Amino acid sequence: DESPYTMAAVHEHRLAENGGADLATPPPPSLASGWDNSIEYYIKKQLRIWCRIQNGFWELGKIQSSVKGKASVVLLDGNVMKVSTSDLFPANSEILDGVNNLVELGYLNEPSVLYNIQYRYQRDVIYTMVGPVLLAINPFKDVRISGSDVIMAYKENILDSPHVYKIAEIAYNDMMRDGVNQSIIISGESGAGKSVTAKLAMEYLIETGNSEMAVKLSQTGCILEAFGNAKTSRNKNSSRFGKLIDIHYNSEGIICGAYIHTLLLEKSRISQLCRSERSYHIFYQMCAGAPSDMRDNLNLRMASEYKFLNQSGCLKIHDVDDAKNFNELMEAMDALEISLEDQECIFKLLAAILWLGNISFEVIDLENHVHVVTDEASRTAARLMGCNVKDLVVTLSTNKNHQQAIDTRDALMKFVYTSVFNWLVKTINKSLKGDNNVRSISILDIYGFESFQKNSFDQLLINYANERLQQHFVRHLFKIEQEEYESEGIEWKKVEFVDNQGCLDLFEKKTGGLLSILDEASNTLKATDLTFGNKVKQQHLDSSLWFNDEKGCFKVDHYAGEVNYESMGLLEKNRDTLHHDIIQFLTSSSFCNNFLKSDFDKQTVGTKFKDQLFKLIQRLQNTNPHFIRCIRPNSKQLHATFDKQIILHQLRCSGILDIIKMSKSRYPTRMTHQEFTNRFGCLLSKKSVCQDVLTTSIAILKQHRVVPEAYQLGYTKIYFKTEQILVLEKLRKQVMEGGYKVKNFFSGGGI
Ligand code: AD9
Repeated sequence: DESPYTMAAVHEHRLAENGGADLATPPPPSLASGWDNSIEYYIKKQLRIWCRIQNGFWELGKIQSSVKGKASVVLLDGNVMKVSTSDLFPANSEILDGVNNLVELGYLNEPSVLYNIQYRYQRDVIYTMVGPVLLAINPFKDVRISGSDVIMAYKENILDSPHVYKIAEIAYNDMMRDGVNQSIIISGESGAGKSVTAKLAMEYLIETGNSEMAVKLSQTGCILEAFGNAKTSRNKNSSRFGKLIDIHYNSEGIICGAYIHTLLLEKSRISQLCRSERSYHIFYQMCAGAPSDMRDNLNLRMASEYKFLNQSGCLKIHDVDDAKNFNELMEAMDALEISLEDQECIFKLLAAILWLGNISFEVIDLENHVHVVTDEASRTAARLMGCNVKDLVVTLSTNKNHQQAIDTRDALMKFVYTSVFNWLVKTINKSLKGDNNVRSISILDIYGFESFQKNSFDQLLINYANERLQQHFVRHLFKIEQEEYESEGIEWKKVEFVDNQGCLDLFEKKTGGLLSILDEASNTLKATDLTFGNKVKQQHLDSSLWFNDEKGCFKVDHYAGEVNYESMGLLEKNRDTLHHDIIQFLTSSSFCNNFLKSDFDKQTVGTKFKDQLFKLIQRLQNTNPHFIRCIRPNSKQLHATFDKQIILHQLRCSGILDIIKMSKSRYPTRMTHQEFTNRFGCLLSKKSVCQDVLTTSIAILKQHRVVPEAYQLGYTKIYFKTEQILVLEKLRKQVMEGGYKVKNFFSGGGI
């Protein structure tokens, strides 16, 4: 139980103890990212340089000598290397080691950026600012910088270093000050730490907007995680749905309600598991933690006895206590006022899914027709679903061959599960509904980009969603801003960035886009996976998509890397039609109608997904965004393992490196000439007052000798570099307090 002061001390001084530069004032950064001086200068002064070594990485060293484009370099370990001078990059001086914001670095080359992040990471400082964006590197261990004490320290400004809490605080303050809705947008690959980061942001906001509603809201995470997360090969707690949580505030800044929007849950996980992966946590939690009366009621066994769970050879997750989590889940359900009756229904349906998976089929004729074996599995499944065993048997097997029977059974399991999930989200939202809502902060956490050995429909949609999100990021941080500079006519050297619009078009174009080709094929009876493949090939001969005939797969060049998708089964997954027999079976079953009532809509999954995604992005577009970029430090989920190649790849493709360049030359403070003269007119002597605001603006700047590098004058606005406005603000404060007299004090303007 450490006080905020101790925690603050631990965090702030962690860098300082290790010789970091957080507490030192860095010298003003050089604007150049190339060499400031000649190589001879570096030799003479023995300054640090980066030397590219064979595997494409860099090491620190000093140049001994250089002749005709070749240099001899002593590395830190004493080894001497002969390299081409084009493999040398200037390094920043030691005083800049570990700066809080990468923009403070003098040289912005890749080795310098990577070194700075690693320098911090090795000292358990996982957060770094990149201009306005927070970079969070997953530590895969407890770095002890969260919890109430740390939240307090941020609230009281004892702590100020980069942190998720800091971002949440800025969002909250911006909302209160400007009366504008805010969003915290978290992105990164699968396993990069988005959900943990989202949880921390929520934690801060819940403590800040303290209310009964906030306490309820804090319980939702545990339910959503149990039903919507699973172990994949990339992340032992991977979100298999996307979520945007709107936290609603009243005019006093107190949380008065919330709403959770979700993006399609991954369905295939209900019937098929890849090796070493698991289905949704809830199944294992229930099997491990259900009390004995529930076990008897549901005829519940250990997870290992269910085919659908044991097929992947993975039942347990290291360091995860499923039984304990089940108890927490039950408490959370109570806290959110989910009635005992409804809870009972949910668990009955979950157990029914497990037993459905154990149903076996027996071939009865030469045409491979089957019937359902009437055993414990089918009897229990029918009882739990509240139907007659005969009805279930007929639905699953009449006129069906073995594969068709299995497909029908799987479709039923998937339908029941997604219905339960959707019902839960709806019920939670009802419970979180409040009044007096005037403003909101939304937190976005969706499934991250993923590429497995086999990628199918789910990956296609997940990665498409990530492309959309990346475009939102790029648009906000590069496009909109640079367009404004251009239209305001200010001097601006355009910063190049990787725009993923092309890949997005590949998915979204009305004619010839992947989703529309898929829909077209899905709505054509005769179409097959093969004809779909051919159509894709025809349409995309010259794009960033390749089709491989032999394997029937296609490859998309995503912003985060290439992914190979199987085209087999895509049409069926996109149609996702529930067989007529099942609809009839479900509508006639008397039990749990509440859960299984559905409008059995006719839209394809792809179209539904695109609609949901558009709505989410649209909501975000009406907010003031705060971006957090999570980075996966290695592919093995290990702590203390900083895999430079993997990290650099993520920095490059996410645009982080371009953002540093952009932020360096940005003008973050901006106001119209009118606003500027209203605010700072008081700093002007009377004789300089003019009628038009532009001339008055110029007069203010001249009189106070604001250096030309600090600002730019646009047609309608004046732009300032980071913190340059502070000098004028300070003067203004002095004038207001009467401590500073401007000759011939000008009293006009709305001060
Ligand atoms: V996915 O797109 O849902 O597959 P995320 O959300 O990016 O993914 P997640 O937040 O689930 O990743 O993090 C993965 C794991 O990394 C967690 O289960 C933790 O074990 C670990 N992690 C992530 N962030 C932190 C942290 N700040 N401190 C400690 C962390 N461990």
